[in-house]
Amino acid sequence: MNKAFYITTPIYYATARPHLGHAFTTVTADVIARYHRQKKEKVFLLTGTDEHGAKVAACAAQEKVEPQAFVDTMAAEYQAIWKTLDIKYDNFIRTTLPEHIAAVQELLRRVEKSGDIYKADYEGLYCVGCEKFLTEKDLVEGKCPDHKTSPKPVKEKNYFFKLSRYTAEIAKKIKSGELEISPKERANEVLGILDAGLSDFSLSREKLSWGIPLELDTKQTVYVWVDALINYLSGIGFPDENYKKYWPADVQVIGAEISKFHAIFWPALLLSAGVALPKKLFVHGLFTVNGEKMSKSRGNIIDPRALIKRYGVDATRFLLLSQFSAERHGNVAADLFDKQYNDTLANGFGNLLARVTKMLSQYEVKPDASHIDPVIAASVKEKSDAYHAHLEKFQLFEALQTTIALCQRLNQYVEEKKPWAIKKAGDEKSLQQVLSTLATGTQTLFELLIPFMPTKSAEALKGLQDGQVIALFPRIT
Ligand code: ME8
Repeated sequence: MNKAFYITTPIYYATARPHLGHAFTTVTADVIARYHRQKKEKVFLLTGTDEHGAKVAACAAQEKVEPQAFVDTMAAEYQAIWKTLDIKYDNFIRTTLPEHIAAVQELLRRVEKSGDIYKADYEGLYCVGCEKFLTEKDLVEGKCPDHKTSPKPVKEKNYFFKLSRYTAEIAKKIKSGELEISPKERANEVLGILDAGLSDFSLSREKLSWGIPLELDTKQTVYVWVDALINYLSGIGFPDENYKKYWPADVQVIGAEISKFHAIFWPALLLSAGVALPKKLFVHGLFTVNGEKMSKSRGNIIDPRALIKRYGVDATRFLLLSQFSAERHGNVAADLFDKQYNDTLANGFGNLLARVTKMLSQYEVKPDASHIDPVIAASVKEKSDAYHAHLEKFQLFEALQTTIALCQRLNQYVEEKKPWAIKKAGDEKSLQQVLSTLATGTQTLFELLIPFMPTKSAEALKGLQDGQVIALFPRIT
């Protein structure tokens, strides 16, 4: 079977409208998917919404609407913003869809068949914000450090999953690279958690009705994280055997705060159910905005729509990915977006394109790729090789840096060669070489930018081909 390159994003909680963090992950996955499509691979990109659980139920209650009506509105919000941001997903999975519910029940049937489910009393502290049980040592002054709320004491009968049966095997697979977690620091964090030891986790809830009924005992619902993780299979048609056209996933893109669920719980469930493990997890860092964690209470949530309105779709995609390496946590300097837009897009990429197309048309030169400056040709090749090496490793920020360096090199070449002076001196042969070099280099630059800024790159390439002068990124004042 000819397997497609299968890439996933987390499914986002249908509790509020999408923010910049969600946009960051989804644009990242879209760029990787586009890059692989360009290489003529069959690609499948899955995203969606996580629609069950206590958090969703509480948000719906607060809005005084039925949970289903509430999540319908939220899912539509996500779909609309992804359309605007030019995200080309192949399926949008919602955990309230009947096919997802059937897939969850089938996977759990297989887990049960393996003898990995048992019933026990549970008493613990549940954080609705995290949708997980916390231990006393997780708390700071009695509160969840992420949500600053006191977790609720919960005492109920639950069905447990024998996680402990699989932790050694998972650690072995992570160490051998069979389950690759990148970057390495994130793999080490996961190995640290495994080393410290983990207890079995509860895969059902007794007192929460907004969820998928557990077949074993329909008074219980499936724990929302177990429900959610199975989206990566239900979204490609599991349990129909055709899911193997896509599975195992080539890469699952997630934020660092959910790595324990993806790198430990998820592989354990799959091992228990006899389903292959994903090949790779790419765990990106989380960002703060102007130095602060984004949160409703701080009122600093950035709505991607505001950026799209100000900068346009492609520039927003660019600004999101060009803040800092996804391999670490960092700060989004939202107050510097205007400057970055003007410096890199308007004065960098846009200005280079305008200069080159203007000179080509004014001096009536037809670029000839066989007569280009070997020094610049070598520099273009070196930068484009580096770009590809980065993209293969999902290093999007680093790949963009190589395009910025290429643009700077080409702009510098214009200053060095001064084509207007060559024209004045009547040296047509040199003029032909310099402009051919610039046209070819600029063409390569915008080809490299296609997965990041599909529309603007296509406009630029068309302008170069037709000899049209284009103002690609008007300056913002
Ligand atoms: O965790 N920086 O959903 P969620 C970068 N439903 N990325 C960020 C971010 C930030 N500050 N904030 C959020 C859930 N993200 C579960 C997932 S998957 C089976 C279930 C991104 O709505 C990042 O990808 O809280 C993070 O992992 C995800 O949004 C969490 O989205």
